[in-house]
Amino acid sequence: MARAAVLHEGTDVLTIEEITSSPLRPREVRVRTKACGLCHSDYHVIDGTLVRPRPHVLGHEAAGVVEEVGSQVTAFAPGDHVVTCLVMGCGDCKQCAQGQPTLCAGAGATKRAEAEPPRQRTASGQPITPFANVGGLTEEIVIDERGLVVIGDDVPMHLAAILGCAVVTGLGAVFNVAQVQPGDTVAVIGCGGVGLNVVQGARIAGASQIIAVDLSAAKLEASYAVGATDLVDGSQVDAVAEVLRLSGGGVDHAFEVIGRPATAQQALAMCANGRTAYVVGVMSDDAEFTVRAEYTKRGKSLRGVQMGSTRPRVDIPRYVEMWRRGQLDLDGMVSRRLPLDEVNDGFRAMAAGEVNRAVVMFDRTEEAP
Ligand code: PAD
Ligand code: ZN
Repeated sequence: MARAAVLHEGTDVLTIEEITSSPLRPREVRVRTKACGLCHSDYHVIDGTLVRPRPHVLGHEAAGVVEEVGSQVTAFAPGDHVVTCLVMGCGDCKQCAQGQPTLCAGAGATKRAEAEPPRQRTASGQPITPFANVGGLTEEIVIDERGLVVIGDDVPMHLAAILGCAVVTGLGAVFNVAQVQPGDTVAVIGCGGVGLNVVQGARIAGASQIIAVDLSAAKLEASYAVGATDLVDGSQVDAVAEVLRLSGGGVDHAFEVIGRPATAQQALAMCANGRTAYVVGVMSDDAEFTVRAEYTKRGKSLRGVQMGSTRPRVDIPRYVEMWRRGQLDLDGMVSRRLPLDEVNDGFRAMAAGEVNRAVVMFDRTEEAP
C-alpha cells in the first residue's frame, strides 16, 4: 500500500488515499518517491483542458530512490537516485534512432498492454491511470525503465524533481529547439516554473536581451533574478507594443509558456521579421487561433515545442553538472515545499501564480523550505 493523491470522476479535488501496486513487469522499476513538482500540465487535467481517464494519479516531475527492478532491468539497481521524465522513447523507432524521443512513434511500448493488469489500483480495486505514464503524486511509482534517469546522490530531491519537466522543457526550448545564439534577443511570455527556465536558458546561451512578460510582479522579480534584462507587466501595459518598443521592432525568439491562444498570437506579433515564435504552453487539442496573414509575408514562423525536444539521458546529467558548477539555478525555482496532504493547496497556489514551482515532499523532514 502507498499513499497517493487520486483524482476521481466528477471532482476537481484530489483525495489522499491508499493505493496498491501490482508486481513489476520485466522492464519496470519501483521507485520510492521523495519529491514531485506540480506542473501546470497536471493542473490542465484538473481544470479540464486535458481530458484523462479517472481515477488518475497526477504528477510527472518526480525524484526518488529505486526500490526494486524488473527481471530485465540492468541499468538501475536498488538505492539509485533517479528522476522521472515523461519522454520515454521506445528506443526502436526511427525517431528514437535519430535522437528525437519526444517524437517517438512507439510510445505504447513503455505502457502496460490493455490485457495486462494495471500498474496500480485504488483500495476498492479500480484501475488507476498514471499521468503521462508516470503518475508521480504517490509514495511509490511503478514506471518503465525508459522513463528514468540516474542522478548523483548529491542533488537534493526537491531540486532533482524539477529536472524531469520544468528544467528540460525550458532549457530544451532554448538550447535544442530555438538554438539561441550569443547576442540574440528573446521574449518569454509566462514566467512560471517552465518560463523561468526559458529565461535562465536564454541567459546561459548568451542572449543579449531577455524580456520577461508576466501578469505577476513576483514572477517578474523571479525572472530578473535568473537573468531577465527587461520586465513587462502585461496587466499594466500592452505587452506586444512594449516588447516591440524595448527590442526595437521585435525579438529573435519569442516563447509562449502559458498555453493560451491569445498569448501565442502575442508571441508571433513580438518576434522580428524572419524569426520564430515558439509555443511551449499546452492548450486543449481542439483549441484554435488565427494567424495574421501579414506575418507570412514577413517570413515569421510559428513552432510547437514538445518537452524541449529533450533527450533525457543526455540533457539531465548535463543540467545536473551545470547546477553543480553554479551555472544553473535550481534552488530559486522551488519556492514552496509541501506535504502530500496539501497538494490541493499547492495546485491552487500555482493556478493563482503564487509560486515559481511548488514541490510535494514525501519525507516529512524535508518539507521545510
Ligand atoms: P505556471 O502556472 O507555473 O506558469 C504560468 C505563468 O504564466 C504564470 O507565471 C502566470 O502568471 C503567467 N501568465 C498567465 N497568464 C498570462 C498572460 N496572459 N500574460 C502573461 N503571463 C501570464 O505554469 P508552468 O510553467 O508549469 O507551465 C506553463 C505552460 O507550459 C502550461 O501550459 C504547461 O502545460 C506547459 C508545459 N508544456 C510542456 C511542453 O512540453 N510543451 C512541458 C511542461 C509544461
Ligand atoms: Zn510538466
